[in-house]
Amino acid sequence: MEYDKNNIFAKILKGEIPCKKIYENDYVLSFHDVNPQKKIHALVIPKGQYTDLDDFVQNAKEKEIYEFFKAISHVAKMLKVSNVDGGYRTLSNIANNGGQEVPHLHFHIFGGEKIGKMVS
Ligand code: DGP
Repeated sequence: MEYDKNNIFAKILKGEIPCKKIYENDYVLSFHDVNPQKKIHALVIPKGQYTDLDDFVQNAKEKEIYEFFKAISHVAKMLKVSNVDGGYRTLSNIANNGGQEVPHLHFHIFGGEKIGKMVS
């Protein structure tokens, strides 16, 4: 799938749409989900233009991949939901069957309460 440069997260990265920022570095941006499904619901996105996890793993530099996954854990610690704070769930929806709505790679972080069933 070709990357859509006008998707909503691309606009957030360009500063055209505001977000409630949690963390940012040269490689990633993290912000609160606009429609939280749990007490804590954050998103982590790479700054590079990747549609989903498969695109990312195939095309990103190792440093981008390393920084992305490190950032997920870092944000969980920042939000006090890490493994020593009760824990959390992370997930990434991929393409149609995965239920992906925004075509820019993102991992969700859910926490702050029991997350429940793995899938519905
Ligand atoms: P997914 O189905 O994995 O593609 O989920 C996309 C998520 O993005 C969904 O939980 C809602 C969130 N979202 C959509 N538009 C915006 C937005 O403009 N701002 C923020 N903060 N989150 C958004």
